[in-house]
Amino acid sequence: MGTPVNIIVGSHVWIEDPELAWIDGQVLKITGQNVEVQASNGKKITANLSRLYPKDMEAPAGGVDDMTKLSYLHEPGVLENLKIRYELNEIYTYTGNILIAINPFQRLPHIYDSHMMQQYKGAPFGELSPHVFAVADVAYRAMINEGKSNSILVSGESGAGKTETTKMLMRYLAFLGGRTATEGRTVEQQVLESNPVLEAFGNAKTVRNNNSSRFGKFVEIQFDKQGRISGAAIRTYLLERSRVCQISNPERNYHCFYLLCAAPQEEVEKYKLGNPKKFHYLNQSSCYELVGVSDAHDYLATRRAMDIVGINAKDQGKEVDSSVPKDDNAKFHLKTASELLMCDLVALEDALCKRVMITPEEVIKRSLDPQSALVSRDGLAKTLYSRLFDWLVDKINSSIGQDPNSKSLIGVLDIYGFESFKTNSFEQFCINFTNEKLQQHFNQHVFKMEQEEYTKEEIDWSYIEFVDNQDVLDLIEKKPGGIVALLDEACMFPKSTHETFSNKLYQTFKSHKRFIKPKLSRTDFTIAHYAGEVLYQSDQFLDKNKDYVVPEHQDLLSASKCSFVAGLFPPLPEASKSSKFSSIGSRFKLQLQQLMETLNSTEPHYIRCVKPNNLLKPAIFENANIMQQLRCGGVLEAIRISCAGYPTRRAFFEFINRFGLLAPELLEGNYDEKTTCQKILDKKGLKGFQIGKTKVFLRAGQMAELDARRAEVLSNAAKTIQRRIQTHI
Ligand code: AOV
Ligand code: MG
Repeated sequence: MGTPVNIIVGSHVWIEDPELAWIDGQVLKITGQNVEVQASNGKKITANLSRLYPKDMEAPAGGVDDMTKLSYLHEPGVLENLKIRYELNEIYTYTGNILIAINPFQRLPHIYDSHMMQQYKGAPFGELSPHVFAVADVAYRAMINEGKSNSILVSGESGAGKTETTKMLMRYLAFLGGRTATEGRTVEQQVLESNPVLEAFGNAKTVRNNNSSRFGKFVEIQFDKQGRISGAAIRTYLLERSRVCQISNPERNYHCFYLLCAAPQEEVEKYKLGNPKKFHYLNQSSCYELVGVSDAHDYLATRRAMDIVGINAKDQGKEVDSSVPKDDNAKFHLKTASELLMCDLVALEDALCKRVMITPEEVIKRSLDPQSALVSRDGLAKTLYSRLFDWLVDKINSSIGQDPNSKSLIGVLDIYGFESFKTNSFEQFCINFTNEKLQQHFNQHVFKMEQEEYTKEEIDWSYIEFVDNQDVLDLIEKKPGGIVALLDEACMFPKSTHETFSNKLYQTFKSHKRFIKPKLSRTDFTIAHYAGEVLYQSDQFLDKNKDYVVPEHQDLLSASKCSFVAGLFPPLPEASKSSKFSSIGSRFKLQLQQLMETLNSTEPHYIRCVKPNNLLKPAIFENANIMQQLRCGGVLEAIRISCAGYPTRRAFFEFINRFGLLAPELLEGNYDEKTTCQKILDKKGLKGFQIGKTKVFLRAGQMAELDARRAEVLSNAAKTIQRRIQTHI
């Protein structure tokens, strides 16, 4: 981001700090490349000159609402600006067209009320304070005026506020494109009410977020010629299946289970529910309740939302709780399950405990050992649940309806951000793959925007290189030979283990720059993602990649007397029965491809959500943590791209106001602003800047250089005045 120039003894600078990421201070001493700084927390720190950044002593006290207005665009400046604003409860800040949203972890008064929506309606972008409504408004106007589809991509780590942001966007779009006072359910109401339904079935409490979405979501809102909402399509990605059977303290299973247990008494009896502590799938964690949430209330609210989105009472009733409680009372529970699933008791027992083996000579029924039977039971529950979730999404889509005549749409993407945990498995692999894809899209877009600005101002700018992540994408998705393809190969080959799979990876990517084999492991592998290195544990990759329904389960449930359950398991065509394996990774890759195609046909808008702390508490701003998220979200990359060109832009008059004193002789009488700017810069010997049609474009660091000259002039003037006063005395 530009090497610091003009750092002298006494300069105010930013210096790296292991705890705070950046700390400000004043230069005490410079010896060669070594600089000693008196930091503002009292510490004396020594660093290399190239690691220092100048601090803008004239930055406005309340920060700036757009980072591109910062005189010095660099990491510490960006961080400081966000911090100042966050302390003032200004949670939104632009970086050009990108909106950065820092989770307030408290309800801020009035910022989303209808009066606010009214204000943002039609207001030119940038005129009012940064806001999600402003982004939605731009997208809507662009769609109306240009007849082009738009999309709003919301990203950020777990708990950063993506889902809340998405809901605000949808509310605002419903406000703009809603019909006034019609009777009954309107499309926009249905679109909005799809949120609580999907949250009940797809969200859960995790350590990172009490209402964590365990699936990705792309909502496509369709508009008619008059700009009114005329339909919608919801696409979901990769629901976390393992949560259905396995949870750990202090997390919870999907909300819907607890809601069901809190249903009115008669329903609890009818569906053989009861205290959640009774259920094995729920009592693995000791967390049952959420602070500030009433499951009984939410149960009714979810039922109401289901009414609105068009899931009728009959289907709501057929909701099946697939938890199978512990063994002590096995027969009883088996009976309960068979009654709820409306399938044959003996067939259920067989499907859970036995496998059919077909040998050339005969068909054998073999009993499973207890461990395998447990795996079988969990498999059944997971399949049932994920089919139920897909059914819900389909149902909502068909009930809201698609508008075949819709010419333009606004897509809203709420998808998991980059993840790097202590242990990372197939889920993290898919999630990070998604983020690589989106990052590439983002970079290309930011780059294009920069170029457009330059073209508008008619200045030359040659293509400046930026780090492309195509090589990581190739590593993952290339066909043949990428990791997804190799994983599929391993899954199809019966003798594969995670060891053989890992070995294959090691051999294939021996010299790949983005692939690393850790020294101390024989099965882990590391990918150098754009946001940092992630170490993956390969042991469950093969299992998790297989979307495989045990034929016994399939047959059992498709024979259920409950049409709802049977409907979730339509009989398979004979051909697909034999090919037992369908790849989750490849399917996901295809889904992503389709998503990217959709996004590429739209004008994108980006919102980067930031989680200010891991305590989920208001008013705590953790510097290093936030810095890391800005890095992962590409905000720093966007700034870097901008710095590679001409990061500082100043309108001619602004530039002269600030730097006119460097060449006061030029300002006498009438002068042309444009040539004056040019002359000031020439006089100071600056090179590489550009003069546009209305603005001066400076290279990184040049603003600081000019400021240093200005400070000299000012201090000389002060000294002269002082001398005069002294001589006078
Ligand atoms: P996420 O969608 O980004 O996480 P959420 O949108 O669920 O995160 O936000 C987490 C929590 O932060 C919410 O439940 C709110 O309590 C709070 N919050 C977020 N945004 C706001 C806001 N604008 N105003 C007030 N509170 C807010 V995850 O789904 O876990 O990735 O998978
Ligand atoms: Mg979410």
